[in-house]
Amino acid sequence: MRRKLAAGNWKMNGTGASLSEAMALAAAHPDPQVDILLCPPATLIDRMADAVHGSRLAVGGQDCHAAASGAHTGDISAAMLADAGASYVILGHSERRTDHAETDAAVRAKAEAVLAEGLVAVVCVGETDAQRDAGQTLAVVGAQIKGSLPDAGVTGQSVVVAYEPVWAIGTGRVPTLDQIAEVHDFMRAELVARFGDAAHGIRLLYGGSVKPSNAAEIFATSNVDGALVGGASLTAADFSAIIAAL
Ligand code: G2H
Repeated sequence: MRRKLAAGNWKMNGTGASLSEAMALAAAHPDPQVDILLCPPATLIDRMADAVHGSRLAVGGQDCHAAASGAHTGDISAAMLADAGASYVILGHSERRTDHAETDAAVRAKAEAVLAEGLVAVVCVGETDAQRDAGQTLAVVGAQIKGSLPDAGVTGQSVVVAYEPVWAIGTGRVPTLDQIAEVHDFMRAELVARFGDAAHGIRLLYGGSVKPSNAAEIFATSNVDGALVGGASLTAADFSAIIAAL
């Protein structure tokens, strides 16, 4: 059985004052039946890890560099994230693919670095509005999975895949449950074809405008093992309600 995962992506939101939300979340879930992850901005990772130390809340990064160290001003390595207290790293989020022109090959190199460091890679994929309208959704998602995941080291413990249709991110628009199921079933089949039985253990998250009011029906959808949540992960109250629906 795959253990469900509720992952919060704070994006470029949060300062020290926001740590109270993480602490409240940890206190509200002392013995959760699901895995809970918060990915704050890099400036908060070590402080959040300290703040929730001893709880069941995991902390993660939102990106990393593929190199272990070196002359890369402004970048952070997977080893640095681990040193700060992270155990997961989101990679290839569509905002990074767009804002920083990240290619599948770049995401794959980062994922290799994350796996080498013993962290869990949360690799994001998803089609744009135009690609869906053109009937290219499965082709796009399949190509992203093929290009963004390493060949070696991919297991249910090391990798999570998040399906986030670009047109649903932060917009309030959510795909139908049939649309989510179609993509998640397809992703599972692609992963099993490539990685064999180990792929049955890979958690597949849905992301894009998940909120307390739609979480339960999304979580009941085929091959949905949790969610990657943006805006609704910023407060302990909203994220707790989503966790309760898992
Ligand atoms: C999609 C999601 C979190 P939101 O980007 O990764 O954000 O829930 O705000 O749409």
